[in-house]
Amino acid sequence: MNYKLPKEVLEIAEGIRSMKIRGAGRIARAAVKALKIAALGYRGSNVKDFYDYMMYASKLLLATRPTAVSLPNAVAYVMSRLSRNIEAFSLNEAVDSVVKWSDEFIEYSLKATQLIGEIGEGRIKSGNIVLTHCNSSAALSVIITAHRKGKDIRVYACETRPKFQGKITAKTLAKEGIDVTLIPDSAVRFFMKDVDLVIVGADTVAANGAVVNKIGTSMIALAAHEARVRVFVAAETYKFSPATVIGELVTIEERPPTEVVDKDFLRRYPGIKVRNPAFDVTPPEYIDAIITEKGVISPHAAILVLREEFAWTLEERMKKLKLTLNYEIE
Ligand code: RUB
Repeated sequence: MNYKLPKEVLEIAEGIRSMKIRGAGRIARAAVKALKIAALGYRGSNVKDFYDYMMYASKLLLATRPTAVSLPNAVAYVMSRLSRNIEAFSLNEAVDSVVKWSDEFIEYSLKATQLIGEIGEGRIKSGNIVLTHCNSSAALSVIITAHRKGKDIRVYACETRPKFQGKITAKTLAKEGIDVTLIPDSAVRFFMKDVDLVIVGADTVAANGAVVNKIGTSMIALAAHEARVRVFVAAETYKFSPATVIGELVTIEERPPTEVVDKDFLRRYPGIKVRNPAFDVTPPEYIDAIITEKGVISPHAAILVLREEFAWTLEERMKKLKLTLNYEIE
């Protein structure tokens, strides 16, 4: 069944799809905000119908971009709670609870980004040169916190083609009064000899500690590995993917070729194929540590974070796979 959703919900979904709203943390917060707006805009009178309507809104939001697990994790934060309580709820209780859980998630997410800054800044020393890629609020939180604590740092910000999110990073850092240099992505190895540490964000962390982040991250990690430069990933725990525990692969979004070349180029050279993957995977061997709001972990400890944070969903997923073994002796 198709439901009529408030205009603002459709605008948020379109904003995520078109990347007007971007970055894994922001996407997650925008999605739960959309769920809250949807709940407040419900015009029916039946609690079961309300649940179906909220599922409809959730599916619309989940279909916007496939890679950042923060999106399904944020939607699940609200919807799994709703699903567990729906039988006992009146309609008013259901609406109020969605509002409460959405606000709760947003508050947690903002606090987590701040905590990552406080925990991670200890890894930066005065005089260090830091390299970052794309535009990650979590990575920026680490860099900006170090600067605000009086550390004298310099930053190389990669342009991040084709969408140039590196320019947003450079502008934010310059506004903070941080010495920042914007460099083409292809110049990373050229500058790596000067760099003390790399800090990037994450869209998804897999159970084996592999990190999915903006395209180019794995190449930077490779160059850092070669130059023996440490690589840190700043990621909230809701960027860890429970689906990867049962072997699901992370879908890498491929965006339109028109983000790389203009329409005229495509028309004039129909024989040229243009590909535009938006993310890549950095293996855990190239990552020194992941900075979460709950502490700094080795990428190989990702499974422990998943077991702690997502025990409920892991159990459900295992049951579906019928992986529950019975050790009782008959
Ligand atoms: C953004 C990107 C960011 C992560 C982490 O990609 O790869 O590094 O999402 O960001 P896009 P944050 O611009 O395609 O969304 O730390 O802000 O969640």
